[in-house]
Amino acid sequence: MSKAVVYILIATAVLFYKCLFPLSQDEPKGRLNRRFGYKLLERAPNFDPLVADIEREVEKKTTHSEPVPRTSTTLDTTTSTNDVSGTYQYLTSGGKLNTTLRLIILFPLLDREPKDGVVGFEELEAWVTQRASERLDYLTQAELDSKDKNGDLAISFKEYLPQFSQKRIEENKMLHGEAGWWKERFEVADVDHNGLLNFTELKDFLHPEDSDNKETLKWMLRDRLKRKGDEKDGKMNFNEFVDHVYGTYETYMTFETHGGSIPSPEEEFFQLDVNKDKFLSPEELIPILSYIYPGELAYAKYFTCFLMNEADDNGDRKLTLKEMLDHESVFYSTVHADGHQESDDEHDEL
Ligand SMILES: [Ca+2]
Ligand SMILES: [Ca+2]
Ligand SMILES: [Ca+2]
Ligand SMILES: [Ca+2]
Repeated sequence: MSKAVVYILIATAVLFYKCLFPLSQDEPKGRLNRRFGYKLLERAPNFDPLVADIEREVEKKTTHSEPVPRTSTTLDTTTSTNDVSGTYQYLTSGGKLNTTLRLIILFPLLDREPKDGVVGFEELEAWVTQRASERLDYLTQAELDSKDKNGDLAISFKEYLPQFSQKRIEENKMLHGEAGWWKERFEVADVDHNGLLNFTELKDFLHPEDSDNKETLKWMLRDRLKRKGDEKDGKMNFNEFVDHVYGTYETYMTFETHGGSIPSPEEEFFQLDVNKDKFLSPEELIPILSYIYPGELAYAKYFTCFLMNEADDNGDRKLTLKEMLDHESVFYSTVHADGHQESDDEHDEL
């Protein structure tokens, strides 16, 4: 298993543990939740679409080659915020975003179903998921704009990977990152087989974890299983399932079912193993994919959990406007970066 996968699994398991037992820690819950949040925020979408817009503007203007680190983004009138329509009214005299005003304006947009003066978990999750979805669209559009040389609003393999010569493509080497590997990934995403990736196909190609395309999901799972090394056959046996997958799955399920009954490893393996050959193929693993390889949309749920833990002071799993305003820096971590950073020691503990 690659380091990155181990890391994601640990972060996932720990995060859900915190979600489940926010009040049962020896340490104050805020400190624990923030420690996780620090890692989580690298993947989490911006809570406020306006901040996302501003950061993109800053990024465009600052440099074309090096993206601005999200935690150091400043909202400064002299750089770019003038260009984001409507931003003026949300700036303080010091050029900082008035996050109090923003939260007051956003609150009724989050409080939708039911419109009862509080934001429940599902309402918060719907909002955050929408932000994640917008970010996927934005990233896909940016890639399309930068790679679509002939302006046909689609990407050919040559446009996306001009570095591969015809000779290398024909050699068709399949190791991770080689021409054949990319070609296969491209062809799986090219649902209508016209040799070009349109917007939707490109989104699947770039973000397979978030895809609805079953073939893309199967390709990704097959690829990841292969790369684990100890599973050269690309299938997962029961022991591997227990070692690599079940713990995360169990934590997530406990969260989803609010402490209801969860299948044992044996039961879950048996259920997933549709053809009963005692191995889980990539296709058989699709039902639990979001627990093994969470994409942006899966992370939106984790981020929701983090926000709720931070701001829900009375523990009723609903946020009042006051609770949100009392925790502005949680919702605006990139704006209030100074107040949200912790020592490296704490980060390393995760
Ligand atoms: Ca509500
Ligand atoms: Ca196509
Ligand atoms: Ca099977
Ligand atoms: Ca509350």
